[in-house]
Amino acid sequence: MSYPDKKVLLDVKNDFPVLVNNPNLVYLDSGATSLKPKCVIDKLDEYYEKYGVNVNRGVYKLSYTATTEYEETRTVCAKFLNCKEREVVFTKGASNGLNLVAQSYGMDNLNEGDEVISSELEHHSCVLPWQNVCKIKGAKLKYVELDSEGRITVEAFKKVLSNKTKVVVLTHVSNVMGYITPIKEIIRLAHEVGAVVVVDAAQSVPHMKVDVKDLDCDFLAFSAHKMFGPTGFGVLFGKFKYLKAMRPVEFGGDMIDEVYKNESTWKDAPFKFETGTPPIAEAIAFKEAIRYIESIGYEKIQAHEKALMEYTMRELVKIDGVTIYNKSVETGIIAFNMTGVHPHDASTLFDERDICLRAGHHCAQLIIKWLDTIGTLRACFYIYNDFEDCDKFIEAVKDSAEYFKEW
Ligand code: 7TS
Repeated sequence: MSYPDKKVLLDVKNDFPVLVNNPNLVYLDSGATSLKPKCVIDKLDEYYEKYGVNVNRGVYKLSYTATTEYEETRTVCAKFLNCKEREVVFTKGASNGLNLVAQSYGMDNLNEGDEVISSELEHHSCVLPWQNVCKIKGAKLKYVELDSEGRITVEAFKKVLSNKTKVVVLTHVSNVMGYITPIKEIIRLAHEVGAVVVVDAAQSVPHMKVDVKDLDCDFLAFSAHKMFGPTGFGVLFGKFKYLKAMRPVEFGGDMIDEVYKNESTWKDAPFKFETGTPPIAEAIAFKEAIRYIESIGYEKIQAHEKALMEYTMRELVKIDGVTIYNKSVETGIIAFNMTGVHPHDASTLFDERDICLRAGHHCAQLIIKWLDTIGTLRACFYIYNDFEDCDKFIEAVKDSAEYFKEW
């Protein structure tokens, strides 16, 4: 097979020990979690081997080193997102950040009759926290009507937006379909009626430049582990005026100012939201993931993913017995099924060839129901995939289609 435009491709497989240790592996499940480059793993080791003590507590030199390394990540994140350091809340991941906003901002600002807008394209961690708050507060959860291909459009958003809208909570990039939400225009319109906008950026930050000032979003959450960083760590951006006014939702060590018998006072944001011993090594190593992305640049990352996606899609549409749900190439995700075959059955055939894909509802049952199916197969391309991976994947799809024809 001839490879188009090979020049645009990055050659980074050797940066990833999992790929070095498993040379036949075709890893197409980066939407679930990305593999980690050596520089991130080395930084985790550095923490444990050179200064592995707690942060924000000790008054000895090692504690100072750990705290400096830990807070440096906040500085790197702030620059990366184009916001202030005090607007960067360290979390356990996207789910944790999205829940924090609902539990704190949502519980204190929603009232009976208010409306929250979301969509059927959401990951459960984006919409369920608001389903819960709406129920408790008597607010109404409204859904943007998706277009015929399952996208969120500005036109459809305008139809549900009203003066009753208090919160808009939407995904930036869908983890099932790979669609990019026209979030900047949606934010502008939401602000016209005084609503705040919460962006689920779990699938966007790994693949595209996200500038929170340019977007003008009020909150934005993502996980480190989907963008080469460690598991158990993430970031919630919040405009300081909101973070300052919000109540903490978890209480304990480190987040307090003064504690009395019947009441207590808190540190300023973002620290009042960060209680207990944090995932220190993970926080420290996350800045290396950001530096790794910046050393490559989003332009090259996107060109690489686009080349692989276009190449794969061109072949995939020719195969009989394959249903593709997202025909356009917007990000590195292909949502498909072997027609008439349960995705879990199909994925075991891929696994026999060391091809890792995700099968099922992808924690996004509303879009799976909207697609009127029981689940999908999902292939996600990232910077460590190459044209050989595409070929192995295409061959496996072809062979599976043949195999299932006999069923
Ligand atoms: N939002 C989106 C759009 C996601 O894709 C995910 C995880 C989350 C939120 C939650 O992130 P977490 O790090 O807190 O779990 N998505 C997936 C996925 O598509 N396959 O496995 C996890």
